[in-house]
Amino acid sequence: MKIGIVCYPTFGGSGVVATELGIELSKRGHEIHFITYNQPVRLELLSNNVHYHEVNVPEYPLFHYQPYELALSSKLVDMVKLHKIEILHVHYAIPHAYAAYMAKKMLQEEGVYIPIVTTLHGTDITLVGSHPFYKPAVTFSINKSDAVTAVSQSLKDDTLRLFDIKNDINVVPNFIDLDKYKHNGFPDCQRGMMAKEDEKIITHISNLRPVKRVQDVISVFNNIQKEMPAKLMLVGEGPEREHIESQCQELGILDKVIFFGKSNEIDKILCFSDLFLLPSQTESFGLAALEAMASGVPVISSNTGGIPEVNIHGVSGFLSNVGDVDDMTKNALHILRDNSRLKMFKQNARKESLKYDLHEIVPKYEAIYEDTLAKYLVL
Ligand code: GMT
Repeated sequence: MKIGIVCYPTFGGSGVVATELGIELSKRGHEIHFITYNQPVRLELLSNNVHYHEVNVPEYPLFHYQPYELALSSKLVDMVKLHKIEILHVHYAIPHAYAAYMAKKMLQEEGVYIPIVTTLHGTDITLVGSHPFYKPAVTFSINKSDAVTAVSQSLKDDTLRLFDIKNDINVVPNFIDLDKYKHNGFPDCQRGMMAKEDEKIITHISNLRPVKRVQDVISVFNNIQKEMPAKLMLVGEGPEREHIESQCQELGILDKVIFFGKSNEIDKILCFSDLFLLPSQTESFGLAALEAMASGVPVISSNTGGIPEVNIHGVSGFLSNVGDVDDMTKNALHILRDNSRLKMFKQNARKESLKYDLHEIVPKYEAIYEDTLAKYLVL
């Protein structure tokens, strides 16, 4: 199939999922066209099966806001015609599903028919999409998609609760390339560069937005390091960074926290981690938790959204209510204090992650494309 993929090209989970999906689909023989405003960060290699088409939005003094969705729709029209793309898969409803629908309508005028698959990722539904400013357009574009997927049962439930949806929603969870995250198997895992032998390594990875509650990460870590030698590795950049640095300074733990910034080497960082913290306010799935688990790192998380579908309480880690720092600390110490228990949780985490093998999940998307195309051809 010739598949057009629209996504945010940044370090966020939806962009990562879209990129990894495109790469795997190309390995399975499909021709993939990424259409977005920058080359996706995890897209290192372009080949004769993987193409990238940049959406340009030239500045014009009249525009207070640059009309990105208009430029995207136009680019989609051009690329579909030029490369004979058969299906468009858009990740994150805002504004991608809306722009794709506009492109579809423009193409129809010229006798070109193309179905749209929309994948809902999280805040496009829970935080941003359900805001009255966007809700009518998001409802409309979900209902006008030819197929809709959500990354967890919880996100599907939220979508049906918050919007008036007439379409079916398929749950297709996030997935992972298990070979990339081999449990304790990373050949150059240089733990010694990060921490002393007796120090436990705690990790958090996110785009440091308020929804991630990074202040809770710091509080839990602060409690842990009072009980045992420990280091915190913070990976990612975002609006909370300054806040967090001040919090660490006030607590006097700045020397125990390593700020990595944005990184393309998540697998290397996770290979020497003992525990992963994800105390999010809301989280549709928690791809970062899955990446940690695939590396054999147990997860201490909140019990919000789709996280309980991924992090199994008492097995791969523990769940607590949002903001319950004391409970998270208690659970973290329970795992970290006993080396044989830590080992067991590490093994369990890796085992749970096997459910999300990309070789199992990517074919689900392929089946949806085939189904959608077949239905579309009948119409
Ligand atoms: O909704 C967002 O925060 C954006 C999105 C992203 O691009 O990072 O993240 C969501 O999509 C991921 C991939 O499907 C999920 O694993 C994340 O849980 C989800 N984030 C939230 O729901 C906060």
